[in-house]
Amino acid sequence: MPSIFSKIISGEIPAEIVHQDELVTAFRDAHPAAPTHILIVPNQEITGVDALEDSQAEVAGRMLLVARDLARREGVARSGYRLIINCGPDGGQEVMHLHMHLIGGRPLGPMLA
Ligand code: IU
Repeated sequence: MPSIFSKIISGEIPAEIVHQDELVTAFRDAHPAAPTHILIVPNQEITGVDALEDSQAEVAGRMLLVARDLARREGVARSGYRLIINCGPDGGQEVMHLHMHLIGGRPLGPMLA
């Protein structure tokens, strides 16, 4: 059963895709927490950080580099932004397909909740 994000990546479910390459896809979050809120997701269905294999270092690195490029393109690189990966139930992960949040466009304040 494909994850909801796999269905977005394949185009089965609509989303505003802002980047796609052979390793990762990025699309705007359906419930944005800030003016910029993008999810960066591996095309391959990896459930979360704990499921990442050492052999998947390239996809893990690509997520970060795509986040950097999107932050520049969104115009938030200078003002600053936040990258978040929620890991598992206590980490607040709701969708069990690894994803990095790129959030910016307003001051976010300290983040220890
Ligand atoms: P989390 O880290 O698993 O808690 O984040 C899941 C995010 O996925 C959350 O911000 C949702 O708004 C977002 N999302 C989405 O953009 N589109 C969807 O169809 C679903 C969740 I389901």
